[in-house]
Amino acid sequence: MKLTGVELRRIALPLVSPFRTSFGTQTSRDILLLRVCTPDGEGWGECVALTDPTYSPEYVDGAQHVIRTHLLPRVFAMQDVTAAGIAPALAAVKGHQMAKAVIESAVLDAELRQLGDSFGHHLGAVRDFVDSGVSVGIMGSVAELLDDVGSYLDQGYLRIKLKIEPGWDIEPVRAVRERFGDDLLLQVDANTAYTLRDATHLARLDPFGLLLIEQPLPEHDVRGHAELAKRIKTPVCLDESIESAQDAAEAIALGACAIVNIKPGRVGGYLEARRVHDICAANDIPVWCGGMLETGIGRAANVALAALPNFTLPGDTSASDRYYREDITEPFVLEKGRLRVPTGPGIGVTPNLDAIEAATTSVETVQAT
Ligand code: OSB
Ligand code: MG
Repeated sequence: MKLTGVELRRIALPLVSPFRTSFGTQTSRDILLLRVCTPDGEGWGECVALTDPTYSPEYVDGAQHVIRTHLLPRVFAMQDVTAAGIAPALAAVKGHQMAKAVIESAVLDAELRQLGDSFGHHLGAVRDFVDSGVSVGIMGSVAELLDDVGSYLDQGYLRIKLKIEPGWDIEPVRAVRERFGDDLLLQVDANTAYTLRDATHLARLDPFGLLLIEQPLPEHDVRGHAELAKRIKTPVCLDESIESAQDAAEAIALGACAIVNIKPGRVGGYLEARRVHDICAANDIPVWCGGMLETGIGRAANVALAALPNFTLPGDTSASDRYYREDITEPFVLEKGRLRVPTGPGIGVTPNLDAIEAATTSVETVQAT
């Protein structure tokens, strides 16, 4: 393919309710959308970088800067632009996985739309529907938490993930377990809020039969996770620590994780995400699809990825209305606790240009030189 230009569009979308994690509270999303234009059509991608560099070092203004200044010139210099060629062409730039991922995703969308092929088929999906879990933020009180969890279960969500931090861990987990019973699929996510010195405290979660504890320790403390895994019964799952398939291989070899949360943005794109999936599968490590509060554009591709065979646990692939009053594509809706995998060309959903225009805060166009 030949790229004629790329549009970097920022949209602001309020969340239906504040989402509090151990690293901060999100009340709205400031999202960078990328539209790549070719003589034969376009492709869309959603950058998952948040406003502040508090989940990972990337942040949306920084992502837009590195895309404009360092990444797109390398893409425009490619003889033939293909999704598979993007990562090699950008390899000289260190890090910036979320910025690289959105370029590869938009190019893959354009490429597959031209071929009439879907993300799911291209990536190797084996399911028509994926099980949906929901990530529940830290609340002001256990009573509020029980209300929220109850309403998500009424909607049909098949798994609950509770965000935890020191001071909001054992009691909320105990309360949810007691109220909703032992059959509820329940897990927790600490977003790096603990240290290995908290091992004895975290072992107090053992009696609650959690599916997993996600990223209890800082992202670079892979050995700490291996040590923690020996001291607690809850299986350890990594999110922030895994930025590539190689990271996954090393964490698994060290015994630092029994399960991996795969977020395509965090690992540099859907093609690397598939490699993480494959390495985990080869090591009998189950995976599930994480989320970054995506709109329908990012969600469509995530749902396609989550249909691969080793995604055996429900993901943070929730319905559109868990995040936004109005999505910018046709909304994803729960069907018996599951989301349908799009089958149309590319990401398989249509960006709603009126809704996007209404949410737009800035537009920058970068032309091929
Ligand atoms: O750690 O998984 C996380 C949201 C933003 C940043 C990090 C995380 C999350 C979530 C929500 O847990 C996932 C979602 O529903 O999109
Ligand atoms: Mg997480």
